[in-house]
Amino acid sequence: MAWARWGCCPWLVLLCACTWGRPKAANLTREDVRNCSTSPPYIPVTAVNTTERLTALRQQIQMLNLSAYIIPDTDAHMSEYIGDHDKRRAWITGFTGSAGTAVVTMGKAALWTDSRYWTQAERQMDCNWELHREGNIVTWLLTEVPVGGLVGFDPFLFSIDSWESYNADLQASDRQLVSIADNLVDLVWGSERPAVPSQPIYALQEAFIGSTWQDKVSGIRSQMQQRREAPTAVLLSALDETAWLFNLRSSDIPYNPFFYSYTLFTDSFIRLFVNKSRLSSETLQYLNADCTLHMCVQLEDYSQVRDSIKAYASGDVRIWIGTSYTTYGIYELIPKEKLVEDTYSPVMVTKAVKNSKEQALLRASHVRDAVAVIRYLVWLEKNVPSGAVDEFSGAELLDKFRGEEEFSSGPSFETISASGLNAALAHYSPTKELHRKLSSDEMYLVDSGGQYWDGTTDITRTVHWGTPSAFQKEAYTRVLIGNIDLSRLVFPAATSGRMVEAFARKALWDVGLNYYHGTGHGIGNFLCVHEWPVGFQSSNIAMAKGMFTSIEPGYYQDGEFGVRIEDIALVVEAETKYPGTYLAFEVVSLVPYDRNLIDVSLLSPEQLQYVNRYYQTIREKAPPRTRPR
Ligand SMILES: *[C@@H]1O[C@H](CO)[C@@H](O)[C@H](O)[C@H]1NC(C)=O
Ligand SMILES: *[C@@H]1O[C@H](CO)[C@@H](O)[C@H](O)[C@H]1NC(C)=O
Ligand SMILES: *[C@@H]1O[C@H](CO)[C@@H](O)[C@H](O)[C@H]1NC(C)=O
Ligand SMILES: *[C@@H]1O[C@H](CO)[C@@H](O)[C@H](O)[C@H]1NC(C)=O
Ligand SMILES: *[C@@H]1O[C@H](CO)[C@@H](O)[C@H](O)[C@H]1NC(C)=O
Ligand SMILES: [Mn+2]
Repeated sequence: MAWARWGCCPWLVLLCACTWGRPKAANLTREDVRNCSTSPPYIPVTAVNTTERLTALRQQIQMLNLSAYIIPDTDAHMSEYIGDHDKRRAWITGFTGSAGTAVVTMGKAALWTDSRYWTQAERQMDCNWELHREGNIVTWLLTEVPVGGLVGFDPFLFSIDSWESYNADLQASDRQLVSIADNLVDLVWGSERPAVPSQPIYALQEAFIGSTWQDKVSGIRSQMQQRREAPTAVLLSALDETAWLFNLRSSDIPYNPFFYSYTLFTDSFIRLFVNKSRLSSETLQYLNADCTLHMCVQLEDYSQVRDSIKAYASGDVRIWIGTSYTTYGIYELIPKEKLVEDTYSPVMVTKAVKNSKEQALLRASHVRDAVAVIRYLVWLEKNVPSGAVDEFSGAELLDKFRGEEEFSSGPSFETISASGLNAALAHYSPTKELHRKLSSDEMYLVDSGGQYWDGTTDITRTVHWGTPSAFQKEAYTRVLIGNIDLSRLVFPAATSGRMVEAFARKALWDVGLNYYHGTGHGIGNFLCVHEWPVGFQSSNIAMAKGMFTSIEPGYYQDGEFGVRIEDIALVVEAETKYPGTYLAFEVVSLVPYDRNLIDVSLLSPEQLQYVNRYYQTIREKAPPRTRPR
């Protein structure tokens, strides 16, 4: 039967006996880092000479009489992943890691980043830069900027929250935070700067949409009418909000099928701020098919958003925004009394609950995704023992397998493919140059996902092809129990994720273990892999039927190994013995766990039954194809 193709080891819960050869684990390449205290300073070849860039930037800083200029790593839409032409912080510092803030003064240049990037920063930065492993940016600014001095920033790269916190601290110490309209890095970046993306923006086929854009606009318009503050307009800044609302997609941002845009709409008009030449005449027609009920989309250039909002805000209006994704650049254009502020915009909150068609689409994408992941795990089982697989080549093969599935549109984030001790590093990703061999002597963690026209996926499996230690098995089993116990929980409607997430930790807590990351996040239909506001953190909204969330407990033993087991689950109505509105999760990820790492004696009969039922579901729903397409 086709099932046999998947191999025996990881998935049959109770019967399994596979043996493997044991090649030696390869060591990580020694890392070549800068040393600024030798004479002359030692600069590795991987570092960028930033002397000229800094000289040019300092000329701009001086012309504006600033004492310091802050360079964050965001874009104007608070995107999780940013396009190359927004990687200002990477260009000015040389450091390409995805998190970090730079500050440049006339005499100093400093970068703050977290521990997962310290080594990378020491490899990529030259000695113009000081690396701050700890400490607060404002505290440093107060030592470098004189009383009365000006600290410049680009308001379109600051969230409202980060502006408020910098502003309060600097003002309290008699320094002034000044909003600078033209980004100073852009002014000096020159012709090296990657172009603004300009690929076509296209409408999704009807088969892949949950409802028409006109229905979505009507729905939000009725929410405006019901709202006590009587907003006259909704303003959308996050790229997935506009993509969702109009069922439009493109590819401006890596891993996310979005396009640079803003949307402002009222009861009588809809304005989409975008580069109009990127829309075909069919797409323009699609947005203007029927102009009754004020359902015609006016296209304005992306660069007009400031002026257009300013003009609209001068009238007798109330503009409804979600503060989480609105930049200070937009926020400062609108008088405070004309704002209706929520943490999440009505589009963000509405998008979080998938209708039945969207649910079916997301489920279907997870079935095909499971086929790709299972193919990969089976391939690993056969090929790891020969010692020819490494973290990077493995990740590439998984991308290839996903790419062969129907409706595939690339990965949904950079694959975390981590062997042995690397799996204990949060967000580790291998590179072509720096990676570890996979080995039957070590555990291997793979956290990956795909974009498909019908849905976005995200799944983590941890495997061991040899003989895991008793502690590794216990850790894995307790993580699995956490995943199972949260997945099978029945809870009252409108419970917040934060209230139930401890179920995913209890089996670890029982023996004094824990993990230090969130337990899950929402996910979209060919949108973001980390889709707010669903999840298990205090900033997430209450669980409701139709939401999708990941469930992903883990355990990390520094310098040794890491475990994470992640599934995506749909929130459904629970059937309870007594009447009442209760919710439960239905797992839509369909990839078996690793039998080799399960200590069955730790599972209760209910947990074991759950796993067996899950495997039964996998057999029914994810029959592997005999051949890739
Ligand atoms: C890995 O490094 C350790 C310590 O530096 C060394 O003893 C060991 O032989 C190395 N292993 C391999 C496979 O190179
Ligand atoms: C840098 O070089 C100095 C002087 O040779 C040495 O004492 C120091 O340990 C080096 N630092 C690093 C991080 O290698
Ligand atoms: C960096 O570039 C500057 C200006 O082009 C040059 O003067 C300097 O020698 C370079 N530094 C290093 C370490 O190569
Ligand atoms: C520049 O800023 C300083 C305070 O840092 C102030 O004393 C001075 O008057 C300013 N000069 C100009 C030309 O704005
Ligand atoms: C707008 O899109 C067109 C067509 O893709 C492109 O040629 C042009 O450079 C874009 N303009 C801007 C300002 O990005
Ligand atoms: Mn995830």
